[in-house]
Amino acid sequence: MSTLFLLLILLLGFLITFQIAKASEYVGVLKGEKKNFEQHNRINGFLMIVFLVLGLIGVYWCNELFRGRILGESASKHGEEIDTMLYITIAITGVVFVITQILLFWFAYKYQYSEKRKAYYFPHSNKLEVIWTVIPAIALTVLVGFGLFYWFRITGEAPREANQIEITGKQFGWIFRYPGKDQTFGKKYYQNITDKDNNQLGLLWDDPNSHDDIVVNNEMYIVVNEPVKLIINSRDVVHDVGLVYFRQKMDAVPGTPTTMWFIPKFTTEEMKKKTGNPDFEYEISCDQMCGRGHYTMRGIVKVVTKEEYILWLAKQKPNYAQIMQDKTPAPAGGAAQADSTKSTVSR
Ligand SMILES: [Cu+2]
Repeated sequence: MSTLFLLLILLLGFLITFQIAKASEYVGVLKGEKKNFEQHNRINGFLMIVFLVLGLIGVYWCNELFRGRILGESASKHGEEIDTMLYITIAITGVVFVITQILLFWFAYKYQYSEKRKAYYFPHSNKLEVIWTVIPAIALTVLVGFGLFYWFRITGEAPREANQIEITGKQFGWIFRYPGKDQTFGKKYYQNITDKDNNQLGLLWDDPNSHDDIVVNNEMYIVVNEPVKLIINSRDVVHDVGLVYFRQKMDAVPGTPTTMWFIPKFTTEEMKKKTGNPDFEYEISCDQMCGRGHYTMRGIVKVVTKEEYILWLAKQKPNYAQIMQDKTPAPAGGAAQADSTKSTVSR
């Protein structure tokens, strides 16, 4: 019944539209085709100018409205360069945008149909084709060249003294690993991952390098004015480490580690003062739609001084020590060793 009703409504809608079109056609004939056409021509020409003026005012207004509200000052040295690149790109494309829009709408108004004028037949010009192909090509090559230069800097070799942190995305959250005193990450194997036994990354305990590895969730501590290299992984699907204040972003791909490095400029405390927001925190967002709980992947980056960092690190217990403590309440070295072999799944 409701389908029939719907069909009837559609049919009625079609009939009404058809009748309105027919009626306006008759009105046109009655008024005189020519007069009708001239009137529409003038109105449309005038509307072109209205659209141009309102559109340009809208662009200006929108820029004023969001000025300084979007990202704020970059908090990393790389970010300054990326911001400069962005402003240069916006300036060049902005000038081109304004000029082309003015020409487009002004010409449509100025050269609207006139009885006194006949359109000039202009089929082709090699010179013009070359000009409007070569100039944008050179401009875009320069812009893309700058982009590539900065991209290679961010993803390229980090300075030797950079602090290394491994960051692993999972559904849904971030796991951070610090290499510990030996400055070397221990081996891991995905089949060893057991959240139940607190081995979130599947570390292999028969590799001594893994024994001092520190594994933490949700908060990543980094040192101000020191380079930090992130080694990015995923435990399940593709995530993306988005560090908007540092102008950094990189996919977390399962099985294929990616890297990026940067130098944070301001501590979290300094940013609280700079932004006038006592609750300010640097955020890590997941910039890739990764499932139902994607929105919960908010991590925090604490940028601290070297002294604060050393203090914080000293308080962290290596993952190995945590697991051994859970398994063997009595501090017996032999028992811990026996357990370590048990927790390692043979490949
Ligand atoms: Cu995600």
